[in-house]
Amino acid sequence: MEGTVIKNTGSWYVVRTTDDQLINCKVKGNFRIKGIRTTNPVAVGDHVGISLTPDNTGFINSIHTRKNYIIRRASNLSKESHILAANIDCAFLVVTLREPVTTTTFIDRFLATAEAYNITTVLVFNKCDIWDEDDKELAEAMTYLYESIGYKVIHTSAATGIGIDTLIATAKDKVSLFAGNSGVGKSSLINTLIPGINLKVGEISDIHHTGTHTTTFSEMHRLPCGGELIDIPGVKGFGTIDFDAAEVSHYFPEIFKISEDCRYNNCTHTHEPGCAVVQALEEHRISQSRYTSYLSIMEDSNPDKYRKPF
Ligand SMILES: Nc1nc2c(ncn2[C@@H]2O[C@H](COP(=O)(O)OP(=O)(O)OP(=O)(O)O)[C@@H](O)[C@H]2O)c(=O)[nH]1
Ligand SMILES: [Mg+2]
Ligand SMILES: [Zn+2]
Repeated sequence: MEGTVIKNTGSWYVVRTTDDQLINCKVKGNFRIKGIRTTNPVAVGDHVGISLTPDNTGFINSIHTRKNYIIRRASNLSKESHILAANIDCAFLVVTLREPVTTTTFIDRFLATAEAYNITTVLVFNKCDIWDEDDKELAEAMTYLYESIGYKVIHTSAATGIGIDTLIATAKDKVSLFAGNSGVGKSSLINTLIPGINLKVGEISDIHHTGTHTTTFSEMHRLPCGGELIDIPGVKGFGTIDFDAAEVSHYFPEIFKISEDCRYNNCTHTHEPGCAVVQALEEHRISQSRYTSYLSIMEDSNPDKYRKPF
């Protein structure tokens, strides 16, 4: 039998078969990705082959070649990676300007990883109902920045329904991943998109204004108008996978474009003379926050060779 993994709760996987049965499965066999140590060999979104056992559970015994997948490292020092989801058409990166604050470094590290895996990302600025005048200005500036790089940006409120129509229209007929820090409203948004689904939503802790990791496992849900939404537990940091230092700029589209004019074609855009990127930064044609994020990935990817420019 064939099916799609729609839920992963530790050692059990729920597979939805092509004839719409839900079967609890375990994994049989070794499905490791070459060269990468992952905490989960099979991910939500995987298309798998299963064999049934007499007690009506099953074994996943094959995984169809993935169209794509997205991986994050548990932490920058960790050697283990976690596959967030497989075979996705679109990632919605849900961000909030407050309660909790999503940092630009987090956003850019996610975007660079998604670029590396060829996954289209849409930025969803949620909780726009609680923005004050300063937040609105910041939202406008960030929207301008990310749209000018080429990303689609949607402002939403799961509380009031602002932007939900646009979100539905964008998600329709696609397999979409909802990613972001804990407490930004991933599950709340899915609740507004799928009436009656009633996913558990968390509280924001009073002390740190952060989420409390309400969603504890990944699950795929069917969108009534067509398409699938994958809700995943919120993540704190976004440890990027091992990028080759020379490649990091390829995943920052605006930096990559300008780097064509650098004097050296192996320029790391840090200390080299004739670097078009550093010049563009000085002239504010590249944003400081994006450049800082670029350096943060360079630091993880090449701690030995990388030299600080200052
Ligand atoms: N004011 C406001 N609150 C929101 C909005 N969206 C979500 N919230 C609140 O934010 C809190 C966290 O929402 P969740 O949907 O649980 O967040 P999550 O991203 O799924 O969090 P994890 O499952 O921990 O990763 C809840 O108290 C929601 O009610 C919004 O648009 N506006
Ligand atoms: Mg959640
Ligand atoms: Zn350069």
